[in-house]
Amino acid sequence: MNPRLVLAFAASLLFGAAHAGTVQISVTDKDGKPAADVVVLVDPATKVVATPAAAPVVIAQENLRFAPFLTVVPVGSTLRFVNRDGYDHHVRSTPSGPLGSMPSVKNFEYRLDATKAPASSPYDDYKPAPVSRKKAGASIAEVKVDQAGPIGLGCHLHASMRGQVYVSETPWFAKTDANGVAILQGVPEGAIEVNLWHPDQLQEQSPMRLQLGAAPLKTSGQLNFTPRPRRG
Ligand SMILES: [Cu+2]
Repeated sequence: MNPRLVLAFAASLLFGAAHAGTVQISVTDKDGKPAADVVVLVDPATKVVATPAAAPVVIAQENLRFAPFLTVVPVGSTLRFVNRDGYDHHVRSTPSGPLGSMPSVKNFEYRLDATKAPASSPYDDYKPAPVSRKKAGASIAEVKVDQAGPIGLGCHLHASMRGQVYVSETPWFAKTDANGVAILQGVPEGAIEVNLWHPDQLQEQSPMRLQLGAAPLKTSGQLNFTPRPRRG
């Protein structure tokens, strides 16, 4: 075990064990309906900066979509974009929000070649040399995200392709499921601040200040708007 891991383990024992709790939050939209794909960020009184994900976090381009639509990663992580379609895509960072009001915390643009082999033809042997591409087999691109905040995702070739990344500074982050529920474990007990973020929001959500004890904390939150249903 390397010394950094030992330290991290010791720290997890200090913060964990008897002094960590669970937060379960149910988020609704302004109309009271469950809100999916809401980023939930929990900060204890003494802020802790997240450790980057140990391995690249995969965002696929599949069936003309980013999958998953929303990805939340700890700051310093590496995103790995993988084109799994039989046609080329792009991936580029875009501002977030309906009016593009939230600038991306990282700017990048990559072309991602098709991965599925085209249907074979009996005349394959007679084909001229393939048209040269920027990089052979570049259906994967990686980018390190070193600043917390939103990154919208788009594709030059397919305007309908939209995705979203949120880079979290706090190690305690989650996204709500289809029922609007997110569960965060191992949160240090004591005063906590819970922040919600939705890719379609025009205004920031008010932070919630709560007290976390040994018992799991069940709470609820409500967005200050009602997101439009996502197409598809
Ligand atoms: Cu595309």
